[in-house]
Amino acid sequence: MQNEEAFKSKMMEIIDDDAIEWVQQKMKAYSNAMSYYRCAMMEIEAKFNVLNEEYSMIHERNPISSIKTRLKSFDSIMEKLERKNLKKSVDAIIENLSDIAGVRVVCSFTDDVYSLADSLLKQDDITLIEKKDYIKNPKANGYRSLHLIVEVPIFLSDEKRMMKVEIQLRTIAMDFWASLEHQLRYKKDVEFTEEMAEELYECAKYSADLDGRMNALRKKVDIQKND
Ligand code: 0O2
Repeated sequence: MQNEEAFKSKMMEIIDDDAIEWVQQKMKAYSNAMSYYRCAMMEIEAKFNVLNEEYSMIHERNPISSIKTRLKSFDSIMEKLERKNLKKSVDAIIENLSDIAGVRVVCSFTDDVYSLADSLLKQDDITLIEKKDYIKNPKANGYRSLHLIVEVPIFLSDEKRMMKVEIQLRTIAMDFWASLEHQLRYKKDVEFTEEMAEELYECAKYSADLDGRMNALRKKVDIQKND
């Protein structure tokens, strides 16, 4: 009996240590992966800053109004894995989710969105994985943006890793609409009615019209400048 108790307590110690080590290993692997995604975001952000600087040298204006980066939260990652019926593991995250690292580039004009995207995609270390053009084909609710999933290398002390980054390029007007739509739609305890959705869609049309007019105006100004 005494031997049995001693055996049990020894087993508990071993299981506890193993369990702790297992959890620590998983946590380390997760935090390493997040660090790699952070590095990839920095690479992409730097590339856009360089393009912005070069553009302002040539055209005397900045095509980028702001750049925001975000790492998907642990809870959002877990929710997405569950929704997609995927295993909750670091490997599953890396293999299946492409929006862990997100870079949002807010541009002045619609043409800037496309020229910045083209310039980035021409770079020989960038691989385009997926492109969704919600500007040419807006979502049913009116959402507009150009979404790119790219792979970018990060250079570590003794290895190179290819990391996926989701890039959202949009104008100030598209960003204004998307930010407010997000705030309105996800208000707690408020039913988002059909009428509200229609109103938001109308606002999206106004914002698209505004972008079109501002873009046309910029072209006229550029023509005058080059005369
Ligand atoms: P967060 O916190 O902004 O990252 P998938 O990613 O494959 O599950 P989907 O719909 O194929 O989903 O991806 P898609 O269409 O490329 O859109 C992903 C992201 O675009 C969203 O991320 C939003 O940031 C943005 N987005 C897409 N549609 C809308 C919209 O109707 N309104 C607004 N405000 N933003 C939108 P997350 O993961 O939702 O959130």
